[in-house]
Amino acid sequence: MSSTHKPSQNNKSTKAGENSSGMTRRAFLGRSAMTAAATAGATTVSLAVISPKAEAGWWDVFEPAVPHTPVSIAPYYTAITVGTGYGSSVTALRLGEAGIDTLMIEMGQLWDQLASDGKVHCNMINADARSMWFKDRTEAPVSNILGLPLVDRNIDRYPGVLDTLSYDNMKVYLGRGVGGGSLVNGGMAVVPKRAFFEEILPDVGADDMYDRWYPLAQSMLHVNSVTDEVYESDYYQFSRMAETCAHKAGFQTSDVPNVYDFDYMAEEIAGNVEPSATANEVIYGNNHGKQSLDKNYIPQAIGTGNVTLRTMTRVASITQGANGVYTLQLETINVAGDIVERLSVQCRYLFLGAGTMGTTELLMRARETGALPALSDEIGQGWGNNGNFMVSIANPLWKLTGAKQSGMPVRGIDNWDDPEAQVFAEIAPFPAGIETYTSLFLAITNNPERGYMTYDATADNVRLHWGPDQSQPSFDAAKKVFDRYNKANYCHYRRGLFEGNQPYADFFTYHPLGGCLLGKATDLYGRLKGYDNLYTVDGSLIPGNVGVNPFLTITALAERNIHKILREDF
Ligand code: FAE
Repeated sequence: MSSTHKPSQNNKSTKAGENSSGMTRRAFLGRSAMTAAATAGATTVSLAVISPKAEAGWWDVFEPAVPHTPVSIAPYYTAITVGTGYGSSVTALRLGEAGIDTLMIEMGQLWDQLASDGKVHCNMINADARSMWFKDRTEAPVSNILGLPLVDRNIDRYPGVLDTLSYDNMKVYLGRGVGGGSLVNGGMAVVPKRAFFEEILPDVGADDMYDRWYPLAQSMLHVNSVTDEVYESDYYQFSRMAETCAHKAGFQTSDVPNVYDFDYMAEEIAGNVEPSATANEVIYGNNHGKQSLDKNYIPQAIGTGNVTLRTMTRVASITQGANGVYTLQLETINVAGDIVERLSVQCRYLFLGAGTMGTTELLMRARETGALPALSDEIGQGWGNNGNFMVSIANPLWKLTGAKQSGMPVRGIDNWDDPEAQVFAEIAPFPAGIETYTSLFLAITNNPERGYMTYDATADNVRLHWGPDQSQPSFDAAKKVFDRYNKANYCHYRRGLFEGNQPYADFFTYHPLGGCLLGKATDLYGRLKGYDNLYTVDGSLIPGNVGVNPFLTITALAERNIHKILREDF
């Protein structure tokens, strides 16, 4: 077992300044302010879909909430962060603490209002309008049952929480809303193996990262590990069974830390609180238990009194005036997605945290349209899918996964140290409500292939170029691991779950990385080459693959970079 995959276990205690839910006083005040700032627009609207929820009668008309009315903003801020994912949230908090007036701009909504079923988010089994960002149909990664497309369903268009961007040979999953990917992700918060970190980012001091910035990120995000009590419950039979099989095949497994509060999960299992992870909630948001960014960094940032949050507002373009001030053109949308306001805002310091795809698109548009022509040619290069590769395995009838499955993975097969098959395969749930005799794995492989992006002037967006064979290294490595796993356990590959009817999925990623690489398109702290006071703070800095799930590294790097920038650039 790798020590770097093992989290510190000491983060359960309540720290000074925190209340019993782990929220600091400043975060609590910020969270109240975050909600109060916009409640004037809080109401619900009928989308005339029948509620699938038990809380409402089947005859009730389901009404998702109308997004909060965006707050008014000033014409100028010292600093602006684009997006509200990990990179932006860290940056906004540290800017706010330093007394710098800062605006956060987010194209999605603040997810804190109850729909007519009494919930903020919908679950994966009964997905509704809240699930997807302006789509007519859900797009679950596991879309089929026995080869039939029975999982996805038609939905009304709405500014939902999960988005997909489709390119040739690759579909990218993203979170939309205040908190970005933290709203939809599986919460797995894993420190990469140090040797691999040093290989991919050799010029970023590993001592500093491992001694200071990763521990800070773990503490801020409330990373914890599954307790024995929870792991021994019915909800993790799927994981215990796969771990036993992995050991039988001679593999090591390791703990996968998470930001889901496992004490809360214990209470769910005991029936004392409203269930979330044990009630099929994850990719369309968790109503409880998960420490997403809207529970920690963002309310703390707003609690400084120096940070303003503008939602439902997309940054369309960026220019710079002769005085060095940046001007952002903004588009605010309504619940139907119509642009209801176009406005501009200026700043001296601009931090791009719109995620790998969003930041790269804004920068490529700026470079290619001549708005910021001195930006590096490196922008758009070095894109990777973090070697994401899903595998489905059919188990023999005597190896049961259980009908009850928690949505949060907590263990992985760690074969990273095998140079022939560098794979970290997380044991993923398949919560279908019945015994499926199926095990699912999200494998992170060491795929050295890289894609690139180009700007399409006619469509005014970017295209990702990822060839049909570029996932082959992932396939080869995963096959070595799972051939051995199957042979030792009377298992075989299960078709019929993924689009294309393969027993694996290499056509989508949850972990887009790169496009604006640290040390190439930027200096070693995210300062973009060619312009002063312009920074990248998100996953686009990371060169395509980090060997584990990426958000802890994005958070730690953002902490490291803003620490330096605040001392040297302001
Ligand atoms: P991100 O979180 O993507 O935030 C970017 C934000 O910017 C979003 O809120 C956008 O709506 C917003 N935005 C984009 N463009 C604009 C614009 N033009 N104007 C205004 N706002 C804009 O950025 N990672 C893990 O480490 N562990 C996991 O368990 C895990 N599971 C995942 C499961 C799913 C289903 C998905 C989709 C992702 C998962 N990830 C996981 C990936 C992780 O969430 C992702 O790497 C981070 O969220 C990326 O953080 P960034 O700060 O780069």
